[in-house]
Amino acid sequence: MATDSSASTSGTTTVTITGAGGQIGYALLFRIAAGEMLGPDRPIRLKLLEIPQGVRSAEGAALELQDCAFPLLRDVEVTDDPAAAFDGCSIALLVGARPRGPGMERADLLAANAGIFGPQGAAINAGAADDVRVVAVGNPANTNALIAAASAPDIPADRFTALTRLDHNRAIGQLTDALDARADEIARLAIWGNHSATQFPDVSHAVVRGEPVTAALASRLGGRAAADAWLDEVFIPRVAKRGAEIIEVRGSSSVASAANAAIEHVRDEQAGTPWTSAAVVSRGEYGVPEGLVCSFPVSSDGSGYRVIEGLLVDDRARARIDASVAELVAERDAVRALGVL
Ligand code: NAX
Repeated sequence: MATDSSASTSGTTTVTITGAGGQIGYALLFRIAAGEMLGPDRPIRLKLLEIPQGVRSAEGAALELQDCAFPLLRDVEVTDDPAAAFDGCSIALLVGARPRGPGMERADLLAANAGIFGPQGAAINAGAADDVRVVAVGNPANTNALIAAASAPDIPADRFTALTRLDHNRAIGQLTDALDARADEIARLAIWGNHSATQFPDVSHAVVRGEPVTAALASRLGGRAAADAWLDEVFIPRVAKRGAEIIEVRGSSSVASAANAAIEHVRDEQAGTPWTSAAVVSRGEYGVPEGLVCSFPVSSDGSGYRVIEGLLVDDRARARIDASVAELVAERDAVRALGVL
């Protein structure tokens, strides 16, 4: 890893965004340059990584960034070279990924993304700043983060995370409707497992205006059994399949909400938060095999996300967590079979 930390030497933080010419990239760049991710006191240098076919789109976005005249934005560089893109980078948002094509098997998808996230992890290892933090957004996000971390042996694995903040926010959005509450009145929601349809959005520790969400749901829906049925049959599937619902209604995938979640993920990791959800490298917490990139309830004191330990996990929750973790294990094993890990 390079020893020169750009943040400490020049006061300017280098932020690298891959897939910057794509949809989420376009929704991210302007908010980051405006200071919404790192705050109003941190000047930013943006490095935009694309594949050759995406470079013109990223260059167009760079022209628009110039036209915004953002006071915090010191420089924008567009490149198709991972070594140049990650040189001196303190924050890396890995957004660009290979989508599943027609007839593509899961193993093909994992192999294609290993061919992206492996070399990017190696380039981060070679050139990023000492304080680098990486978040995988591109899918399959958890396993892509695992591959990038494995390809960066000199960087502590806990610097690599994957985005489940969108799932977390989606779950809160559903509860605001069901409980007639504001988003900021709901706390201690947890997303467990994979960023996929097997994820477990868990309200068992959540509170609304200080009252347990389960009790509030029971009193609104007519008892504990009705609340459990709503959670199992409406809430959990709707959150887990929200991406497909957005595609069906909007005609294309989640973009602004995904960019918003990525910004909040980085912002809260850097600024600190008592409770959110993120996929982090497991140290064996809650029986999740060590080394898997799994979503947990997490907190940050500003130095990185840590799993919130000691929560009671009942049998129903355990079964759902185990199912999602089994999917993560299968993804890891498929990647191992390719000789990547
Ligand atoms: P787009 O197809 O609009 O953009 C992707 C961009 O990545 C393209 O411009 C492409 O040229 C570029 N790219 C591909 N390979 C690259 C590489 N090796 N290096 C650099 N750039 C590369 O997709 P978009 O809507 O922006 O979505 C991006 C990714 O986010 C997808 O994988 C998507 O599945 C994933 N999502 C993840 C979410 C999450 O919560 N973790 C939610 C939203 C989204 O579905």
